[in-house]
Amino acid sequence: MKKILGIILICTMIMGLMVGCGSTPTTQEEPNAEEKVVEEPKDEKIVIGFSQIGAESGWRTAETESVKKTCEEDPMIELKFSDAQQKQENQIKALRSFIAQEVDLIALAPVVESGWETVLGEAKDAGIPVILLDRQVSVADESLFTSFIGSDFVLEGENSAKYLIEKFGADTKVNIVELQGTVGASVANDRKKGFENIVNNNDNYKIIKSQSGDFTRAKGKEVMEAFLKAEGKKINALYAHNDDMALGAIQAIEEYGLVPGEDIVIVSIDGVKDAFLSIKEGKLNCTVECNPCLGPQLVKAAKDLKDGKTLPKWIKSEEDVYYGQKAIDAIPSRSY
Ligand code: GYE
Repeated sequence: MKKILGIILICTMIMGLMVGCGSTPTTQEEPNAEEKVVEEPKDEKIVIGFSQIGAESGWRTAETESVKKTCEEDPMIELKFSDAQQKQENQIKALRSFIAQEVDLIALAPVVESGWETVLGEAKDAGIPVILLDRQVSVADESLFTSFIGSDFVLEGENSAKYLIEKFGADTKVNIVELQGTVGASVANDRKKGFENIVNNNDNYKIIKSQSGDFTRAKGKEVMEAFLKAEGKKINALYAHNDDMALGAIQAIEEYGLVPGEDIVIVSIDGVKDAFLSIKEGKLNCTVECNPCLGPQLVKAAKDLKDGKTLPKWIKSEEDVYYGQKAIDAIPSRSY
């Protein structure tokens, strides 16, 4: 009996020693709770924060519609939209909100070209790429934005001037009044520069008055009234940086008692539907197209960035110049 008890005791002691050395428990440690492997869902949406200037013109509302429609129709995209009511401070607030929400991409239509370094620096520090839509920013460090999707505004200004020279002839003396776009906006600066590139090479062509109409019909009418009061029948031509200001000016010309499109030849930029209809009525002479339908290009750029592709610094819109029968024939196919 004693022998059996001794053997049991020795076995017990040996087992105790085994357990005491290793830290390994006698039974397999319960596996940790299921390691939660967070996998990026393959179909995660791309979140775009879009800071839009406002709704100052038919062109602007067409651009907004293009971006919203393209994003709504794409299951891969989620759009956060902000309307700045024409104020830069509202755009800066919107960008800071997008950064706080950690969007994947910021789209910015900058109302003016200066004053963006700080907030674009904040977006860069947050690792959020910025794509500029339809207007540019003037920054020393161009790495603050990834790409600009928009038109060649200098070319649009040059084409406007070339139309007038084609219409009047290089040897005719032509007094021009100019309705500029929003003060400080890159598009206004470039359209002015392009126009002057051409007319400043011909002494017969003189810009006798130039003032901002802020891209709106109401302001365009108001400034044209002042031009007519000051210069009256001396005015041979109007160059408007967008169709909305030209359409406002046409009202002022009619109320003054002159015939728009005949007494004063009018060229403007954008190519909105109302401009084509005004050409058909013979009141506007020419519209230089500036494509606002940038939604598809923005969404493609967002997907390319997600796929790790490098974007060109400038994604240019292709555009045309419309007047006479060509403009009338194009009306049924116009999308904005
Ligand atoms: O010409 C005008 C709008 O930035 C290109 O802004 C855009 C301009 C466009 O208000 O109608």
